[in-house]
Amino acid sequence: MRVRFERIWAGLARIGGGGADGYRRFAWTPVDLALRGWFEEEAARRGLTYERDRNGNQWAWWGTPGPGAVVTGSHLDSVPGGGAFDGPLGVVSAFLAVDELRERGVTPARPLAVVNFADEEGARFGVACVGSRLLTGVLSPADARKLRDADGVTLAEAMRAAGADPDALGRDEEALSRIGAFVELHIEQGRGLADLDAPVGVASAIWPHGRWRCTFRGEANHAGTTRLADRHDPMLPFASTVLAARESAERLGALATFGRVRVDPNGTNAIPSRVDAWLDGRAPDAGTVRAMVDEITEAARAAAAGHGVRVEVVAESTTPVVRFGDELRDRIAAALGGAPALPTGAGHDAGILSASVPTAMLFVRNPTGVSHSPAEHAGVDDCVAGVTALATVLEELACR
Ligand code: HGY
Ligand code: MN
Ligand code: MN
Ligand code: MN
Repeated sequence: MRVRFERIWAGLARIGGGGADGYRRFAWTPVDLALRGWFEEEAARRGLTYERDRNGNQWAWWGTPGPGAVVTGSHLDSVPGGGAFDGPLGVVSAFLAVDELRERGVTPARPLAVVNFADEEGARFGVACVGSRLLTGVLSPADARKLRDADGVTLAEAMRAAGADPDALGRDEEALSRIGAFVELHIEQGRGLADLDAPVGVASAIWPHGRWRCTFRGEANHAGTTRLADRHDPMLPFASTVLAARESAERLGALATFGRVRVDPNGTNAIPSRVDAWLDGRAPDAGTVRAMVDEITEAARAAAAGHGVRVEVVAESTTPVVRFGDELRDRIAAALGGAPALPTGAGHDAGILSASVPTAMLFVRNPTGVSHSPAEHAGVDDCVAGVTALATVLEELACR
């Protein structure tokens, strides 16, 4: 299995691009289409029946698609400068788990599918888990179609250019009715397993989290001729808000990040007219997230008022706490001989699916815990342990 893992991994890495600055595997771009082609080839190589659903998610079926299916997979897209493992490890492990089951001489008693969910990171259009949110109906087709990327291209235009039909988007009852259980394998984005010295674990929960767009509107003017007292510079309240967010997060035991900022007109010698900044807020419970975002909003308003700047804070997407069902999680942990269960602050398609179907997650040890970075890495032995564990879980769920 080690040789097989290294071979498929090297093949995927060649397609995914990437380099010292990490990957830019954005939805419906040429690299995404190449990865989608890879998925189809891996399905064909195994004699699996390939489908692309109305929301652009890819499925590879072992057995006739039907109710009670055991589904496993993840996503192939990345954040800007992302690592190789976040997403692809789950899809590669799913294909290899099919190989492993066949080598064990196992024939599933119910349909089994490998899935690649479209646009999990939301790197291009700003909303995470678009494919799984559309599948389950928590994102409306109309809202999805009008999402725009940094160049003003809508999701509808990008899908159409890629040969997909954006007018077909929507909750997919048939696809959902087929899923008896969904298991997502993912590199751990943290050091929980490393600290426990365990190669594989199961997810107990996903922290509630969300994205808020903070828009500061000031007054464009000349950097060299406008007195400080006459300025309405939106960059100043933005800067105060970043510091206030960190202070609030530290005090409340939460997490707050401004990782994406857009400055208009973005000229060195022009006082900005507008700053858009996106807050990523997370905490162990929804009340803390709410309290922190309220504090940050209040700080933004006070800072903006002090500079004659207007501010607006808009929630773009929020995800409630996900607690993976005890029954399925315990059954999986038992099948794995007592793998440790641990929570995560990272969002996943499994978190979105968990509102509609029985869902579980397996984590593979990440020695440094680093993710959403080119430095993200998991050791081959641990990746192979993940494949073996996933195969055992699939055997438990699909063959008992
Ligand atoms: O943002 C997240 O937590 C996930 O990696 N999409
Ligand atoms: Mn991610
Ligand atoms: Mn991921
Ligand atoms: Mn000039």
